[in-house]
Amino acid sequence: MKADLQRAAEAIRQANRVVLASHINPDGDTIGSSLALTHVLRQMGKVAVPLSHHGVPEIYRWLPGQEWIVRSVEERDFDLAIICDTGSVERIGEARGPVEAAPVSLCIDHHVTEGSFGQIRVVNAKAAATGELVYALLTEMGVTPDRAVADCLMCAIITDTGVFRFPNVTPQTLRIAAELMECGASPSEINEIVFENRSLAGLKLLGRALEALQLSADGQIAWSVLSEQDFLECGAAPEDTEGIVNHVRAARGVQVGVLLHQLPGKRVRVNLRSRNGYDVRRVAEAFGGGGHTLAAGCSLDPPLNEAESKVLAEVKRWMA
Ligand SMILES: [Mn+2]
Repeated sequence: MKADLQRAAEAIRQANRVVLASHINPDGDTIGSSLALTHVLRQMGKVAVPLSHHGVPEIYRWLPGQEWIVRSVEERDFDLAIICDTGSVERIGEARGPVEAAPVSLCIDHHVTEGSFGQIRVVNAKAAATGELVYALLTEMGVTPDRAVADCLMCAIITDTGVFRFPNVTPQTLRIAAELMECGASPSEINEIVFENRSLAGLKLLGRALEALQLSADGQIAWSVLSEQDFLECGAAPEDTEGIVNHVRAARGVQVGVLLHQLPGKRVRVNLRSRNGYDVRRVAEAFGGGGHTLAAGCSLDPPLNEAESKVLAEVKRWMA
């Protein structure tokens, strides 16, 4: 890990023009990590262009520097590409062109099984968020985060740990968070903006999901399904599904929570959450998806009801 951090720091020192890529369906970790590095690179006098195929979800539009993020670029003359929070170029969409054209590539990620992109790989599955690894890299570079960088990294860590509640939190997570607080970041403010700031449509959608909640006969699996009709009637957007699956899993005695939803013309999206070590990543992988042991996702072809029975059969198979 130390050697990888040194190589990454050296690659950044050598680079002049850097392209940074976030993964599709971006979350706070991929956006926050990429933006934190963009701030630092620009402070070092380098050109740094952050790309996000799906743009910036509304709940992250307060992040300092988010207005720099573009969906794609024509340029193919970057000398370093950095991809954050995924190791798979299939998951960076339009950013793939400039990223693959760069002669040097760096991957910073905490997913174990998600691709092997990058000549230099700062990858550690024990990190709760990619933001922790970016913090380690900045430490290696001798950079103290300013307020903007601290906000971006705190956002990354907060979103991937459910505000320090998930079992991926380690003493190191909290040490880094403490240091980011000393650099000016406020976890409570970020929590307010990201998690206590749902749209009315999003809350109605949550209501629908809870109303439609089903339990398996043994009470160990809870699931809910949101149809195109639900989104339409609530006036909800795809990002309004954020966090709903955690409520599904929160049911007493439930080990695995599943949320399936479908938007017009799109594939069925499946979010999986578990506790007590039930490995839902295996379930997601069975359908070409991925993620972590306790939080994973995948997509299936419609119709919704067929996707529902396929996913539930797979969950039951893995739990048996
Ligand atoms: Mn992450």
